[in-house]
Amino acid sequence: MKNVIHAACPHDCPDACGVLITVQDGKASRIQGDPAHPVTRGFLCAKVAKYLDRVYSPERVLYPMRRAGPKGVSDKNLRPANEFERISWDEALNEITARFKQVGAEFGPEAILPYSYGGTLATLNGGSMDRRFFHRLGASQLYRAICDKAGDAGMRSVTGVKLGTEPEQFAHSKYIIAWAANIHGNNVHLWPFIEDARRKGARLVVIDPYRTRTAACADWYLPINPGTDVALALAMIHVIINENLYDADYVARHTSGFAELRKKVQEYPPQQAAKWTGIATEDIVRLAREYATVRPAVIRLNFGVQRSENGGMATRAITMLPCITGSWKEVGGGLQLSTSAAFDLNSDGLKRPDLMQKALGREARTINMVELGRALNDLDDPPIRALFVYNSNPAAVCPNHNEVVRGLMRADLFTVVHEQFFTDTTDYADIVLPATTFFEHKDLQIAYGHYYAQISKQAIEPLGECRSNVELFRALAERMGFQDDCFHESIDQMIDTALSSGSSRLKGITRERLEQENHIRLNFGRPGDRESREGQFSDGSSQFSAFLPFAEGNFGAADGKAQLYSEELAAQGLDPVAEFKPPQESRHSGNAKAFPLELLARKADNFLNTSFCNVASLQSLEEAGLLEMNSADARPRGIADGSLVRVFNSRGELRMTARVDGAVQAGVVSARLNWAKFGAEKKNINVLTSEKLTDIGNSATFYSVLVEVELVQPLS
Ligand SMILES: Nc1nc2c(c(=O)[nH]1)N[C@H]1C(S)=C(S)[C@@H](COP(=O)(O)OP(=O)(O)OC[C@H]3O[C@@H](n4cnc5c(=O)[nH]c(N)nc54)[C@H](O)[C@@H]3O)O[C@H]1N2
Ligand SMILES: Nc1nc2c(c(=O)[nH]1)N[C@H]1C(S)=C(S)[C@@H](COP(=O)(O)OP(=O)(O)OC[C@H]3O[C@@H](n4cnc5c(=O)[nH]c(N)nc54)[C@H](O)[C@@H]3O)O[C@H]1N2
Ligand code: SF4
Ligand SMILES: [Mo]
Repeated sequence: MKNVIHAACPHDCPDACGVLITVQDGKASRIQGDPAHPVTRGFLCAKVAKYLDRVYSPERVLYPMRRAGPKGVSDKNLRPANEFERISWDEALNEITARFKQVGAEFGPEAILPYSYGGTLATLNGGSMDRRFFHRLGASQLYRAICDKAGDAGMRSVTGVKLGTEPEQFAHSKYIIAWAANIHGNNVHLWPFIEDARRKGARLVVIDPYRTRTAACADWYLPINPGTDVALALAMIHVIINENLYDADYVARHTSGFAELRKKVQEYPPQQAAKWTGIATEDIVRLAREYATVRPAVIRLNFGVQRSENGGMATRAITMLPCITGSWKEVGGGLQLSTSAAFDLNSDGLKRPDLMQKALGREARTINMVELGRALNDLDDPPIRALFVYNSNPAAVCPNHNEVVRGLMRADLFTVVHEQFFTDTTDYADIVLPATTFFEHKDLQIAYGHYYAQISKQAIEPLGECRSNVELFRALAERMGFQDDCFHESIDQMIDTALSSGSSRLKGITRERLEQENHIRLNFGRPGDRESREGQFSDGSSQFSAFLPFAEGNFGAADGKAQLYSEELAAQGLDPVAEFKPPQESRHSGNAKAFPLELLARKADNFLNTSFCNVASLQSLEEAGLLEMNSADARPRGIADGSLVRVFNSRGELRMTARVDGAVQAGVVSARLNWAKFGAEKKNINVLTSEKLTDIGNSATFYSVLVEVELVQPLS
């Protein structure tokens, strides 16, 4: 029997590809992109094209395991037969619930901390039964700020709601700015739309301190000093306002605070911004003029800028650009940061925060996931005594790795990890539980790079004794004796719950329809809908129904206007318009004396954060342990291409191999995220990153890091 099943890639990637899985006699034999998906159009990235290797890897966790050896990294840790002993699900569930009850009785349930992030972004397995369980338990809440909270808050401070240009419209742009957006590496399904636009004469500009593959393909590449985008955006606005290139009608009708903005940007003439950004004055002026006059112009603002100390303000300043040029009105204009907020699912119905009242009579305390090291080592009243990790690999992805590991090594910490593989984090687990892949469970998939909801059907039976996140937390709830009905909802009922928010965008989008049609575009672009436009594309090519969220204003604030001046920011002690504050860890601060180089601790193009780091065929595409440097920094330190170097700051140190090839400009070094246990000293780049939080949104600052580099003298 041969079957082709529709699924959706749930990995933490904006594209959320439509996927077809061929199943023969119960075994998956082929994976391909779904050619019917209007955005992802039938191709997959290199990581997921090889997904059968992942699903059927001999290194999968297939059974519940209990620690039998000491915690910590060992050499046999990819299939650690000796460190763990196999136990039954019954034993595992009994042990976990017994320990949770014990911790709860002694310290209160807030001594238990769930820790999850982007292992799967699918709706149910990303966050539903797990949240119900931890809310009902009264466990500490996790503030999930490791990725997008600075940008989220920065954009919302202007637009009120986080909506953006749909990827299909990029094909109709004439000027595309990839701003901190590694499109080839991290968002590859946008690329064909950009190629379409370029065939029709559009230009692509890339603003990134690292010469990405996207930068190498650009018409114009502007290397920028890390963490200085606020200054660039304000200088562009300076030119656009002072040269009268803004859309006075749009500004008058749909923005508030323009007078204050006009005044503020006088402090940011291009000559001044040039000193901070490293971009020449005339280039800043040209960029501003072209952006304002070559229409339609669109910005793909990706997440790179928000990982700086001033990342919230940077996102805010960049978001103002289409608000003053009025480019939100145009098909192929506007800006895209993330599309996920448009989906309007019934989040409370899925997560049931009300259950905290039942457990505690109040809301539980909240812990920022970025500060895991500090929370494990320093938190009191109550301390964290049990940690439950799923959908995440904190022993690799968290900043200040040495502190995280110190916390995970605590003898009095009980750690459970639900995983597909023996990752850096399972090295510190007391109990490891086997997790299904998306081939093995059903889910509802939304996206953060397009506007289609999808069904992801179950293709094969779970391998070994794997359980999905939903089924794991359902079983734990039962074992804890929780009687609430929500723990008995079936998968289909939960999908129905997710879609039941009553939002007009979801109207008519049902599970039954998704099962028939596989993907459905959110409801906009209907006649009479004020968020949309219908008609002929400017090149006359075809009919369109484009989503233009802010064409008629319609911003989220009470007055419906874009907030170029924000009382809320003023209340937080920040500049109510915008202000460039150089990161404390940057060349513009006193700290650069001891540690003069700015480190970009970037993601790898062929892994997904640290998912896929263990796939051999992908490892061969990523050279591990490289520190990329500019020759201007390498030469005076006696470092050549291939030298062994020591990279260090006050938080840690790492030995790496220097690569001197011009990918970074002077003053910047760059390295990629990988599993710590694959590193020379079983450490990864996060030994150097800090727990410092962003200006707005309290997010992580992976790209505001100062280091020094020295040659490790070869033994003679
Ligand atoms: N292949 C692959 N795809 C991925 C991921 C992956 O690990 N690998 N991760 C996924 C995840 S979790 C996310 S959040 C998205 C993120 O996708 P992106 O938004 O693309 O995020 P980053 O790769 O963090 O940063 C983008 C670019 O910003 C640049 N950058 C760093 N600092 C600055 C700065 O100060 N100014 C400017 N202008 N640019 C800067 C970086 O060099 C990088 O090239 O990608 C997802 N897709
Ligand atoms: N230095 C540096 N650090 C970074 C970043 C960076 O750019 N530089 N990026 C940051 C960003 S943007 C992000 S989003 C975070 C990402 O941090 P994480 O979300 O922790 O990402 P991953 O490392 O991919 O780990 C996800 C884990 O979930 C597991 N998993 C997958 N599916 C399932 C499932 O269905 N159930 C369970 N139980 N487990 C599953 C995978 O096997 C994988 O080990 O990393 C952050 N860390
Ligand atoms: S990781 Fe991204 S590009 Fe690759 S298949 Fe999944 S959604 Fe598509
Ligand atoms: Mo992320």
